[in-house]
Amino acid sequence: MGKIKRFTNGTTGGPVFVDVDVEAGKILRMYPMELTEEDAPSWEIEARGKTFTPPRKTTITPVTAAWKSQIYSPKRLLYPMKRVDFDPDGERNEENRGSSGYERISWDEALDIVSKEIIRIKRDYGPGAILSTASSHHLWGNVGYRFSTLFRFMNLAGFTYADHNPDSWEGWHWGGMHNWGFSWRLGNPEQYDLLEDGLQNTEMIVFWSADPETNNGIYSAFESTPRRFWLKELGVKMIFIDPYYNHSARLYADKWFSPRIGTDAALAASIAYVWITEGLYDKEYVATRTHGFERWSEYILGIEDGIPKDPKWGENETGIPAREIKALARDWAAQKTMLGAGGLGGWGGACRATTGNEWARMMICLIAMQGMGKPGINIWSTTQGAPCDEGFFFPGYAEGGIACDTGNSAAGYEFAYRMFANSRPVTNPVNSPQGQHIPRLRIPEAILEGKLEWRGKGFCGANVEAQFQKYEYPAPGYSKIQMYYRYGGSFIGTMTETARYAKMYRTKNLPFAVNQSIWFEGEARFADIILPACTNFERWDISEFANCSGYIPHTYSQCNHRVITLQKKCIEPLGESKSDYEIFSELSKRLGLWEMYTDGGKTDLDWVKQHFYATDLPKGITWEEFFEKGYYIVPNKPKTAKSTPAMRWFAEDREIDTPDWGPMPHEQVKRKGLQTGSGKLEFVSTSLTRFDPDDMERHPVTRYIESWEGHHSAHAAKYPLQAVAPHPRFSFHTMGDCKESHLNELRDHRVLKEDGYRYWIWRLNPKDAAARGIKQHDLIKVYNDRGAVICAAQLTERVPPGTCHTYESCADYQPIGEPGNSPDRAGCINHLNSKRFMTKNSCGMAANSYLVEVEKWEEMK
Ligand SMILES: Nc1nc2c(c(=O)[nH]1)N[C@H]1C(S)=C(S)[C@@H](COP(=O)(O)OP(=O)(O)OC[C@H]3O[C@@H](n4cnc5c(=O)[nH]c(N)nc54)[C@H](O)[C@@H]3O)O[C@H]1N2
Ligand SMILES: Nc1nc2c(c(=O)[nH]1)N[C@H]1C(S)=C(S)[C@@H](COP(=O)(O)OP(=O)(O)OC[C@H]3O[C@@H](n4cnc5c(=O)[nH]c(N)nc54)[C@H](O)[C@@H]3O)O[C@H]1N2
Ligand SMILES: [Mo]
Repeated sequence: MGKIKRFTNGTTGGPVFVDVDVEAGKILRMYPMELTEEDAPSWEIEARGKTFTPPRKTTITPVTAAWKSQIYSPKRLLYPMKRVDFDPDGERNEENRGSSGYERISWDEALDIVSKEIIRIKRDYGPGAILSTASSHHLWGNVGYRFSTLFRFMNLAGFTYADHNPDSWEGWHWGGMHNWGFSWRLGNPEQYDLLEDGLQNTEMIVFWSADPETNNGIYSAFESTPRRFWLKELGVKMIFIDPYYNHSARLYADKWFSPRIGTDAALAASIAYVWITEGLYDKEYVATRTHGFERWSEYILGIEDGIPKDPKWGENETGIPAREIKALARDWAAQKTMLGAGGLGGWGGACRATTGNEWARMMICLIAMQGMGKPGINIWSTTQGAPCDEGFFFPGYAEGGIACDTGNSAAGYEFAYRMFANSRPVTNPVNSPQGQHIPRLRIPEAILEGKLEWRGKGFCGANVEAQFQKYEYPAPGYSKIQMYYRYGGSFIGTMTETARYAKMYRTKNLPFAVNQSIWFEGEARFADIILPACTNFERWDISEFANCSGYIPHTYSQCNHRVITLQKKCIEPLGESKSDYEIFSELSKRLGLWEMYTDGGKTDLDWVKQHFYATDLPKGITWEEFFEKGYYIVPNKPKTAKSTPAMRWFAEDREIDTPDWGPMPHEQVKRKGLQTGSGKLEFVSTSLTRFDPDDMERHPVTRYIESWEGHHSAHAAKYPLQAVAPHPRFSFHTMGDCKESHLNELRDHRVLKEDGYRYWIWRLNPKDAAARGIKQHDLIKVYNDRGAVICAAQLTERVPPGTCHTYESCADYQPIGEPGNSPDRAGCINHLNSKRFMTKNSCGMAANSYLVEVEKWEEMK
């Protein structure tokens, strides 16, 4: 073994130290960071006679622990490739995509083909005929991020962006935003200083569709685990409401409720019924801090429709006994209770379901009735709100990086101004709200049918009204798509009714498809040209632990320390792979855009340095020290600084005193109040009343709406099992899955069968299994009218009879016959959910639950 040097880097599951054998150019291991005496001290919280302080090290997730195996994966794309029967100057054989094989070509050949196609299409059809999009997540690093490197290139070249739906937020975005605003947080509430508030004041936490031990909020590894143990130590009761007995429930639950899928809003309505009829709510708060309570009570009490939403009614809908609903309601109202609605204080698979917007709205109504913002009472899942200094500026990955496309990042304004004081950012009219757009959930229809209409441009963070704006494809004057430049390849595992995405590639309507990916999996298998990218361990970058600001301000408050890392290039790119930045630089050369793209020849390290100087880092550390040491711990606010718990200002009817970004001054009166029409928490939404008071799928009066894919649905007789499919425990969406990574060894991730395949796991109750003759680890076909997936059965009482559980985000796609028209045995269970938008007037996904039938699958010979 040669000389070993310790590098620093970052991942979606925590920052790491990386030991590299520098002579061999090989990564040996990576592990969490241990902080030293020289690093800034950790916070301390005094609560109920105790002092709490976090461990002085970072944590990592399973996907990070398995990173090395992904870097050296046999599935890595090491050379540019061309589909064997694709000839740009002759037969393109589009219908063979996904079936024909690939041949290795040189970088010159690959880049020449791609750049010639870009030039041809721009000339003949205009830049809007080039469609591009990345997936939601990216390997870690602000400079290499999709908002940065990809957007800088695409904005220069010109393109139509396939807008992302607000996947993580759906119900909060399309529903919750109408009850309390928070558009700049995409419908989720602020979370400042809630850890201290929780430790000092909270007596009970209701985790409703939340599993922080699995999801870790987001990107923050196991930073919040000690907090939950402290809360338990202080005697805080923990209740879990989840169809699945999730992993946090397994560790902490005092009581678990498993409502029938799609009926959470009914459970909430009956809790409200108990509170109203027994007078168990904060009457003064409701009278002064909320809007529409009386009208809403008419709905809850049945004055509106003759159906009182009493616990008996609740039992019929949810399957939870009426006496348990009553007990929960009374216990909740009797104590200072935090509502952990989703894993980040907001989110939760329930918000990505057919009734997601009403669930989120109901959560807001419940916490409004109990006095949100008063000590110990809030929406909080224990994952955000640790003490930190929000005054120290370091941007998140969604603030634009080297593109500084202010239109497509929620916070580019602050960073772009600092980053580009002496050089130019790039924006592109096609990718502006007036340009051409396609929701990524409708890419197949755009290609196959060529015509679309919908409301809302994906993320509508700018204001509430943006949701109502109508869009059409093709936009007036624009051409239809001629080329799809796909960056990453996960959609068959992660979007909805995903056989559509395979079918879409196999048509002449799409003359050219490029895929820029790291691994040969998923959609890469459908491209004409494949461009191999490298991982962030093979290039330079800079980032902060769990900071996705641009989407959500100050998310680093999930972590116990603010850790900013220089992501050092640890090894040379494997094979002939190149960094995404280098690939785009090379393409820019051929398009005559190199000067502009690279800003006169900057390397990725030059950009990292420019980024460093655009932040507050120079106030704490010099570039030279940072370059050597590789990380910086941001000191906390002085101990004497007053804490400003989220929404306390609102509860006390004061001016906002938290570091939050919004609401914009014109949406508030004298910096008091929320973004809603009334400035208050709304049971009846003023914005929905203004927009479409008769929309029964998203009515102004918050209510329970029967699921369009639930026990009341017509097809429930044919497909009697209700499945819940939330985020995978071990992988981070497709990251970490397949690739022959070490995660595959985990028996709760995939099951190895005799045929050498590792199958995706489908969990079902032993009773449902017995009724179908299914035994542990049998291969089963899970199916409905939308498709079929072959999985390995896991029999478990963590789901009640009638309910099944699996995870989403299989990385690969392995149809056993014709792609798009045959069962998949890789595990793309999103074949089975519906492409229908959550409601007719929104463009959100209801990906998380669906109806299926299951039968034993005879192993293929
Ligand atoms: N059933 C169900 N479905 C869901 C959800 C659910 O709750 N239930 N949740 C939804 C949510 S919240 C989300 S966020 C989405 C996530 O769904 P996706 O965003 O589709 O999934 P990711 O795994 O994040 O996809 C990342 C892709 O980008 C590629 N990639 C990553 N880094 C790089 C890079 O540096 N360079 C290049 N060239 N490529 C890179 C990866 O290889 C991968 O193909 O899934 C949604 N789907
Ligand atoms: N390990 C890991 N962590 C992740 C991710 C990952 O892929 N893997 N993804 C990250 C991303 S992009 C996001 S957006 C967040 C998401 O974070 P969350 O949205 O909080 O996580 P989910 O796993 O979708 O859902 C949490 C729990 O809700 C339950 N649930 C689902 N549907 C319902 C329902 O209808 N009612 C009730 N009561 N409960 C329900 C699920 O069983 C699950 O246990 O997680 C992040 N963290
Ligand atoms: Mo997400």
